[in-house]
Amino acid sequence: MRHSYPTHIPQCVLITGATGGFGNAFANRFAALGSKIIVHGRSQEKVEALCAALDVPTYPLIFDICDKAATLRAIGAIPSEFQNIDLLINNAGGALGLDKAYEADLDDWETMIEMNNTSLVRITRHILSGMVSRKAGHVINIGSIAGNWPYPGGNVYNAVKAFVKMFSLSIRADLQGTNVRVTNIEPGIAETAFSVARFKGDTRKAALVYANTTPLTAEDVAETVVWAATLPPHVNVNTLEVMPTKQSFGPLTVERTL
Ligand code: 8X3
Repeated sequence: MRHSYPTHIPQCVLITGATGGFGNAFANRFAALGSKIIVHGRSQEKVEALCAALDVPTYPLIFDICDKAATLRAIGAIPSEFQNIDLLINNAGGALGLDKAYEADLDDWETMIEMNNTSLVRITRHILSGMVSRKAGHVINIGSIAGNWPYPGGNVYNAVKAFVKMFSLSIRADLQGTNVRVTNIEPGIAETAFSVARFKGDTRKAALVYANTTPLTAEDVAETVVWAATLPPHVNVNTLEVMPTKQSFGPLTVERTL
């Protein structure tokens, strides 16, 4: 017997950080489903190149996520044919540094909070009003296993991703009765430019993170995002943690006196 299950195709998808590894994969997957794509990025050149490569209507949204005025200006200027956003993917963000808390750069910490939290709540707040008034929509946040599991040097990165998780769950409570869905996708180690950014361009150090193992790919993560987004509207995936098979849990450490 042929198995069939209803799917829901978002009509207009806004992806932040769309020119990076995950974002690019999301844009391609939703374009393949026929969704219109609002492509956000900081580099006009990269955003325009991605828009040109997608075979669906696209709108370029260019701003630095840490710039509040530019963010509000750009979102406020989205043309009417792209205003009915029914899927917001908050993908922009990232890690800076892997130093111990007492050695880390305070500017890196503040920037991580801006990139991963301040900008995410700002964009979400602006897009959510339309979703609520249309009684339809889905916010998918790209969290991380780092929001669930502490690790040495993770400090503020782990904390900002824990914020994203709790923000996702908490706004779900507020959205009861609106039909608007919220999902936090929590990937483990995934090979993208994430580590190059974390290690500030040190590609050798970044490559070691993925050496001799099989990390997730951007396509693996895109598959989970597409799955959550295309489930019928009465189904809400709250959180989805996904790791490569070759990643799992370590023991807690115990300091011992010899
Ligand atoms: C990135 C995954 O494992 O480096 O969000 O924290 S991990």
